[in-house]
Amino acid sequence: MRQNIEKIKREAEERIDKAQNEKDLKELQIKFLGRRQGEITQILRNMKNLPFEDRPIIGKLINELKEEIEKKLREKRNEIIKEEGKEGEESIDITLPGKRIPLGRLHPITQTIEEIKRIFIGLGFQIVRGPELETEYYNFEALNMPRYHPARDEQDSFYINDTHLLRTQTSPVQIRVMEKKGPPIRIIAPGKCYRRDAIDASHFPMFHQVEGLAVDENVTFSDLKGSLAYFVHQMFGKDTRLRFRPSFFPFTEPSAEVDISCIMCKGKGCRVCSGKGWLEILGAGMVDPEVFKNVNYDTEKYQGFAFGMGVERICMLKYGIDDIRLLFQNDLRFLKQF
Ligand code: 2U9
Repeated sequence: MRQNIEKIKREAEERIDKAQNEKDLKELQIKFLGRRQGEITQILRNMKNLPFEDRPIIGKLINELKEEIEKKLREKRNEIIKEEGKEGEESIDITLPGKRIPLGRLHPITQTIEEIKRIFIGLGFQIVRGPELETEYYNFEALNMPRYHPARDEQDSFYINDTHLLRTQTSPVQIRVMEKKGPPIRIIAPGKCYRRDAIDASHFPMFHQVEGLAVDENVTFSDLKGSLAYFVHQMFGKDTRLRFRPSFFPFTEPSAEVDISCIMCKGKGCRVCSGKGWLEILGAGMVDPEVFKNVNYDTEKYQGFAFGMGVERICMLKYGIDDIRLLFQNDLRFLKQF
C-alpha cells in the first residue's frame, strides 16, 4: 500500500508538471481526486479492507498526498493563468481594422410608402390607418358597389365568412374617417390590400396601396390635377409629364387613369413602356355623390377628389424592378441594393 501511494505521488507530480492548460489540469484533478473514480478516493474507500492497526498510518499518508496534489494543481493553475495573460497581451494586434457591424435597412416597399407620405404631408394631408379585415359594407357597399356588383365576386376577394373579407383596397379607411368627422378632409391611407390574383410577374395576392381623399367646398378636378402633378414631379422628377385618360370606377365620377411619360426612355418608347412612351401609375376622380350620401355629407355643398395607387408598381418603376415576386422573397442579395 505504501508503495502504491508513492507511485501515485510520483505520477501525480510528473503529470501536473507537464500539464499545458486548464483542460489538462481538470483531467488530472478527476484522475486523482475525482469523487467516483479518483485514485485517491478509491484508496480511501478501500480503507475498510486494511488491517485495523494500519488504518491510521495509511489514512494520514493518503490525506497528506491528497492535500499535496491539491496544492500542486493550484500552483500549476496559477502558473498557466499567468502565462496565458502574458501571451494574451502580446497577441492583441491593435492595428487590425475593426469589425463592421451590419446595418439593417428599410424594405423598398416601406421606403416607397415613406416617400409618398412625405410628399403628401407636404401638401397638408394627414396619414390614416384602418383594419385589414373589413365588412362587406365598408369595403363595397359604402363605396357604391352594392350587392351583385361584379367587383364583389368571391373569386376576386378573400372572404373570411359571409360578411367579412380582407380589404381589397384602402378606401374603407376613408369611409370610416368621414363617418367620424365632417369636411374639410385631406387624408392619405397607406396599407396592405388583398385580392385573389394568380401570382405572376406583376400580380401578388397581397399588395400595398396608397389612397388619397380631399373633401371641401369648391374642390375641383383641377385641384386633383395640380396635386397629382406635384406628386409625380416630386416622385419621378420635374421633367416627367402627366396624361389623364377617361376611365370608370364605381366610387368616382368622373374618373381617370393617370399615365406618366416613361421614366426610362423619357417617352421615346422602350421595353419598360412596351414602346408606348407612357406608363400607367394611378387611378383618380371626383368622389361619387353616392359615396357622400352613405356618410351623410351634403352633396350640394361638398365635393371631393380621390386617387389610388399600387405601391409595388410605383416602387418597381422607380427602381427598375421587373418582377413583383422579388419584393416578397426576402433575398438579401436583392434587398441589399436599396
Ligand atoms: C373614397 C372615395 C373614392 C380611390 C381611388 C382609384 C381611383 C384607383 C387603383 C390604383 C391601382 C387600385 O392598387 S390599384 O389596383 N385605384 O384607380 N382609387 S380612385 O377612390 C376613393 C377612395 C375613397 C371614400
